[in-house]
Amino acid sequence: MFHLAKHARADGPTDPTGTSAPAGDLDEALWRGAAAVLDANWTGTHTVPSRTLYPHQWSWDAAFISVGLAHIAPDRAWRDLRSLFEAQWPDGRVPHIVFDPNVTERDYFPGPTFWGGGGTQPYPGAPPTGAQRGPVRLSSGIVQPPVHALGAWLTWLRRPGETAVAELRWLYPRLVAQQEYLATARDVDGAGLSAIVHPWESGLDNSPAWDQALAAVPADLAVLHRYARRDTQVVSSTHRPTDEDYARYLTIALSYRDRGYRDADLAGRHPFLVECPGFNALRGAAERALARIAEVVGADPAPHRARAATITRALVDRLFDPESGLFHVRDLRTGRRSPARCVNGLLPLVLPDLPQAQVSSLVAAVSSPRFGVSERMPVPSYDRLAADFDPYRYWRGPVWFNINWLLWRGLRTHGHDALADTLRTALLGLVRDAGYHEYFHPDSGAGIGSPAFSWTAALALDLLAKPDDLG
Ligand code: 9WN
Repeated sequence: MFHLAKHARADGPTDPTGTSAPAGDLDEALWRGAAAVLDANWTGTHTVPSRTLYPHQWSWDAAFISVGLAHIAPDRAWRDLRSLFEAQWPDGRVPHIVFDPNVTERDYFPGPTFWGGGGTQPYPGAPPTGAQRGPVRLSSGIVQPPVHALGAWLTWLRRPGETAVAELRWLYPRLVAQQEYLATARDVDGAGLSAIVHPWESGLDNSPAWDQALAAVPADLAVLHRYARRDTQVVSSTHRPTDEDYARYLTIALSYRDRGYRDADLAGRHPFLVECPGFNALRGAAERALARIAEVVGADPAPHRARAATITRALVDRLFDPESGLFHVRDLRTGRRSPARCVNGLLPLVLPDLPQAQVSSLVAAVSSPRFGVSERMPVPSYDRLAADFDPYRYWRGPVWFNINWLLWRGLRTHGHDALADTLRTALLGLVRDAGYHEYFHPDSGAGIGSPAFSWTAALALDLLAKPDDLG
């Protein structure tokens, strides 16, 4: 997982037709600052998460970025989503990284050589690079949470019109194929939830949610001699996964890659297979967004609503723990739910049809000492009372903007407006004091990771705009 790119191609000025900043000097400054981050991270065809750390296009980043661009440059929001979906695989999967051919292999690890196994094909069965369709960009072979239908729907909602309808028409079958892949190839237990085959697929890469399942994967440090880490050359190793965990990440990725990224018989052979409540809640939210998109493009919304309802039911049946009052990940290799209380266990709050009992339980957790929101501090990525809560290490304590933006929407969806407002105040306070960082220290609020991080800026724009219609 890493980088070093220093190339900058900051073209693509903010669209002058973008909605203006909300009233108030401070908000005006925040708004302009956020727009400037997105301008600087625009390459001409897509937005990078960060110029310094993540020089390619990332999947769920693109979705969050579109939510912000919808307010200031909807044309770029559509272009970004197109750029990602142009790299969709024939089986429907949308890769978690789409590599920029102008960035060198040195600039990020694991790069195209790792994911391609040294070959030049973007994926098994793909047309050769440079064939009639134009250059096919190389990609990784794993996925990330499907937030894209929501991003597309919100982009349309903020700026409806003919262009937006045309873009939705182009995207709709691709978004359906993405969901279809997750609902079939990845429904390993046949119980209505998708399994992830790598912690990186969750987007919460180093969360304690994976510890129990990872413990069964051998930590073969020799793999780190074959593949050198880059992350710890750039960021303090105290912020990053341990070498043991990193070796496991590579082992799991190699296992999937070396079997051609096939999903058949995963249960029999793959070392990591987990159902994540965050990933599946976002899949449910995607079906709801697709139902709305279907109405615009003249397709049938009913199957999307039905699938969304099935996902919510399966989440409650399989991943909710009445004792902790949270959703937990389930290891499909052992059938066990992890005891770790992680922020992905709160994300089903985004589902409007979540039963009242679970809504109350999650709202209580959002206000509890474990995750407690205050006007100063949003929700951390992990239980503050856990012995291994770590305020610096990736996804093991720090505050992340995208997760909190989702929770803000979830609280509003269920009518908890006062708590949602407190969370919004805390989020905007963080970026006002620390800038648009990748993540934040859960006590001091100091910015950690990359500065000028795209999804933080994009989602701050949405918070500042505070749209009445959540979509
Ligand atoms: C690996 C880009 C991505 C995010 C992930 C975040 C981090 C990558 C890394 O950065 O992961 O995919 O190199 O650490 O964990 O959620 O999409 O912003």
